[in-house]
Amino acid sequence: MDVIIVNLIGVAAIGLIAWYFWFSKSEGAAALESGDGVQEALVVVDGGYSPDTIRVEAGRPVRLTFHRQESNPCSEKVILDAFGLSADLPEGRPTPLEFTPTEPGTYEFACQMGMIRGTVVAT
Ligand SMILES: [Cu+2]
Repeated sequence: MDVIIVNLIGVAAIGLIAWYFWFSKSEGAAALESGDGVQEALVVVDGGYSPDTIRVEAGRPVRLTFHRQESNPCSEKVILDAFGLSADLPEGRPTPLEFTPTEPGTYEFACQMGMIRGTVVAT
């Protein structure tokens, strides 16, 4: 009987871990609350955007701070078309981009040639 319970716990733990990794991978990273009511996320730029999917709440301001850690000219600019925003990303200098997704939706950001991409998912 004890063996069965231990096995069930083991199976449950494996299921939970698998679920966690699947969930975190497909859903991306949630933005964090800053003191001033802005939803913040730090995005590392190095061969891509990390995290490349950021979850936010629609209707509230968002601040994505891009931290570019490479000199590859591919990523020297980031463009957020849906909000008409773009920013130069000097290497090593964190650069914030602020916007408010008033409607739930999926908003892409990308380098100027669209080679590297990320997504803001507002719900
Ligand atoms: Cu590029």
